[in-house]
Amino acid sequence: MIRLAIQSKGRLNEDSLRLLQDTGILVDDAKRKFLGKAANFPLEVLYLRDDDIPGVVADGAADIGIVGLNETAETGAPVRILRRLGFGRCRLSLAIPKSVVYPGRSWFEGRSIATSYPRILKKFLDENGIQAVIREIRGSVEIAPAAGIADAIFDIVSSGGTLVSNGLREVESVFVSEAVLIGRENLSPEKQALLSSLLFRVDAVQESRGKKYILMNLPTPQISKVLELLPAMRSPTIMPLAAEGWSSVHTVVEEATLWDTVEKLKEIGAEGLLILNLDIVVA
Ligand code: PRT
Ligand code: ZN
Repeated sequence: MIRLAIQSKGRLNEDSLRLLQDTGILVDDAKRKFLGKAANFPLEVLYLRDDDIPGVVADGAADIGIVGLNETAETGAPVRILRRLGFGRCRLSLAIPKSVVYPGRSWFEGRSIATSYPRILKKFLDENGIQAVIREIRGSVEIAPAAGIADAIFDIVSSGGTLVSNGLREVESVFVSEAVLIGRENLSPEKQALLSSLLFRVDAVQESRGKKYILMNLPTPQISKVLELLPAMRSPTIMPLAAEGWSSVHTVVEEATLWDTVEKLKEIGAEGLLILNLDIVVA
C-alpha cells in the first residue's frame, strides 16, 4: 500500500483527483473524508490542507503528495520532486502600489513586504543583497499596502486580476510554480514498486494530454510532404487505400496547433480528415 496526500479542497483538489482518475485509479471524491482507499490499486488518499502536505510526506505519514512547488519550497521539507504536473500554474511576485515609480530592485531596500511566503522571499532578498522587513501574514496579503501594514507585497499571481483590483503592480516575478508530485526518501521496495507503476501511468497521461489522433486520406505521392509538415510525426501509420494512388495516414498531432495543421494538410491534398480524442499514449 502506498499513501498519497492531496489537497482536500481548494485549487489543486479537482485536478489532483482528475489525474488519479485518468490513471485509471478509482477513489471516491470524499471531500469530507480524511482518508480514502482506491478501489483498484493499492493506494490510500489522505486529504489535507496544502500547507501540510510537504511536511506530512517528509515525515512519512504519507509516501507521496500532490502540492504546489511554492508550498514545497516554502516549507523546505526534505522531499523529492518526482514529476511536474502542469496544473496550478502561478508565480510568486513582488508587487507595489501602482502609483509608485519603480527604479528597480533597490526600491525594496529598507521597505516592508507582506507575504505568506517569508522563506522564498528571504532567499530572493539575500541573493540580491536587499535588506527589507518581512511581515508574515496569512491570507488577504493584497490588502496590506492599502491597510498601511506594508509598503509592498510578495504573493501568488496568476492572471494578475487581484493585483489590479487592489491598485497594485507586479514588478518582480521571483518564483514560478505549478503542482508537483513529491515523494519521501527511502521507500520500502514494495512502495517503490507501487510508485514506479503509478509514475508509469502518470507519464502516459501527461504524454497524452493536449494531443489528438488524426486520420486522413492522401494521394500517395504527397506522403513526403506530410512528413515535412509534421516533423513531430516520428512514425505515422501509412496504409494503401483500395483506390489506386491513395493512402491513409494516421498520426498524433498537438491540439494547440491542430487547426493550422488541418489547413496545411488540406492544402497538400488531404481528404476525409477524421480527428479523434486520444485517451492514453504509452511510449
Ligand atoms: O485550504 P488550503 O490551505 O488547502 O488552500 P489554500 O487556500 O492555501 O490554497 P489554494 O487552494 O488557494 O491554492 C493552492 C495552490 O494553488 C497554491 O499553493 C498555488 O500553488 C496554486 N495556485 C495557482 C494559486 C493560484 N494559482 C492563485 N491564483 N493559489 C492562489 N491563487 C490566488 C492568488 O493569491 C490571488 O490572490 O488567487 C488569487 C487570484 O489570482 P489572480 O492573479 O488570477 O487574480
Ligand atoms: Zn494553504
